[in-house]
Amino acid sequence: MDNKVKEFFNVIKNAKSVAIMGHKNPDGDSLCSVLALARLIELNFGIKPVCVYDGNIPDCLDGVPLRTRIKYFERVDLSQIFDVAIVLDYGNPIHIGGAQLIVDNARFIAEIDHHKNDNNVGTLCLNDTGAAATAEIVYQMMKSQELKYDINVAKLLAVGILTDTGNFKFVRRGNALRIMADLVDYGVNIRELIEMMNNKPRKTVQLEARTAATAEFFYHHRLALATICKKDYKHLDGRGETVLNLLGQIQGVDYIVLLKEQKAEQIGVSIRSRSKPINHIAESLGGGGHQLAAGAVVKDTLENVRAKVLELFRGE
Ligand SMILES: [Mn+2]
Repeated sequence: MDNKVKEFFNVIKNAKSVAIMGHKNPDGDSLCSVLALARLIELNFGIKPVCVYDGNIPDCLDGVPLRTRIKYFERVDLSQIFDVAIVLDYGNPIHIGGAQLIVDNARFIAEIDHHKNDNNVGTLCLNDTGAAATAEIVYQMMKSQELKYDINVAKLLAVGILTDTGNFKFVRRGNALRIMADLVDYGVNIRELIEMMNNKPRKTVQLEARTAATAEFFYHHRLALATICKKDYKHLDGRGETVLNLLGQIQGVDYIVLLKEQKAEQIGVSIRSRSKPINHIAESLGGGGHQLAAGAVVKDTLENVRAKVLELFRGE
């Protein structure tokens, strides 16, 4: 890995233009890894990378440092040819979205990711499926090359790690905690970052509460199922994590499902479980994910998808 990291920064050193992007509808890891890497490149190599995203950035990330540095892909000249395009945290090429043209046109493509992926777009891949977050890999790259960094980089990496570990609930190795210990010693305040992410517009929080209140309960109240219609969907923050968390606090509930009517016949399905794996259910719907947190996007009506999901949970 160290040699690849050296090679990566050599490519950057010789580049005149760099574009960086994460996955569509960025989460905290995707957005903050992009911004942290851009800042590192700026601080150490004197180039200001162009940061691009597609979809929506959730309100809970409005306060992250350097947030204004990332541009919606339609506001970037997509026909320009970059010396280097760096794709982070994307998992699968279909998640790159509107910034794809930049990748296609770039003279060199690198990728940094912690997802399992058999379909890499990068010529140079700095991937580590053991990392809890892409931010963890960016941290390791920065440390191994003794790059200069600042408090913004430290905060961004911390938000990436907090996001993907669910504030450390999902850590399986100590690495993420050791990195956070170092970031805290550097001046990161975890409470401040979590407060920042729990600071959303009133209408957003009220919609989350209303959506949770729509929940119906099935199979001896072990399955909680909430829905959000098309009209409200565009105001939903992120993927509805707050709604899922709220329903997961109900005694006796083992499984939580949120059905999101993204378009007339396109339903996003988010599934969470307290302990028994549910990723096979997401896979049956054409999606996937982790054992306790998975999802799918199904091209069908809300009614049909609801019936399908209930059927799949029948035997659980
Ligand atoms: Mn990630």
